[in-house]
Amino acid sequence: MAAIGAKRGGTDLMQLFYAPRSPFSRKILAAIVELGLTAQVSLVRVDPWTHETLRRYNPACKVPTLLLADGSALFDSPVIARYLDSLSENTLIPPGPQVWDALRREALGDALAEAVIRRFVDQLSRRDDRLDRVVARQEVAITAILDRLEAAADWMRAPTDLGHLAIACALDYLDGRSPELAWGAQRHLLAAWFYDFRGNSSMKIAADPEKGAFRIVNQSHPLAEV
Ligand SMILES: N[C@@H](CCC(=O)N[C@@H](CS)C(=O)NCC(=O)O)C(=O)O
Repeated sequence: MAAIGAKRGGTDLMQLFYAPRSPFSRKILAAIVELGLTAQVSLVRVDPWTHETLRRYNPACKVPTLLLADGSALFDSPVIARYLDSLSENTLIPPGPQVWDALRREALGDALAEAVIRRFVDQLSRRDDRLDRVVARQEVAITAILDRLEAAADWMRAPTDLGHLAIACALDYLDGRSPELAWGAQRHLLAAWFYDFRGNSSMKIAADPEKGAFRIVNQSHPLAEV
């Protein structure tokens, strides 16, 4: 495995296990495009809930998981993002003290996605099994994160970093999974930023990655090209 943090022009083919709707997968797909690494990563589309082969590489059996050319795997998405960033001449992690702003943004975006997923999954439970306080707690987190992003709007003007990708992918997921929350109605700055940002080519490719930019691997033989 290449030393993390060592910038180099990697040429080894990697495989990304991803799911199309997963906000964490989308963050990584958008990062790959922003970092100019699409030729070095091929895609394996999986359903993490049923694709047990994935567990061989990631015991938690979650997407995204990045399989490296030496057969080792990286997860979770923040780890994958840092590894990919170390391979590129571009960067999504600003140097100096601003790194903490970018990583805080990434953590906020990931926490938002996590809360939307947990709320959705718990709502699927049978009424008797459902823990309403779990759903309510996710809603409090979703509201607090959105309000924080709306109130401290300076970040919207910063150059694109991992945090912007995480936030945009989480908002996209929120839009699709929980339209009833109408998050944009009271948060005009955030909504305007998001509807503009999602027009970026990295976001568009991440939303439909099999359309051309990436090489696709047959999911029943994911190791065939390693
Ligand atoms: N913290 C992880 C979260 C990954 C995650 O939760 N992925 C979901 C899809 S969005 C998944 O694979 N779920 C399957 C499961 O929970 O078993 C990351 O950032 O990669």
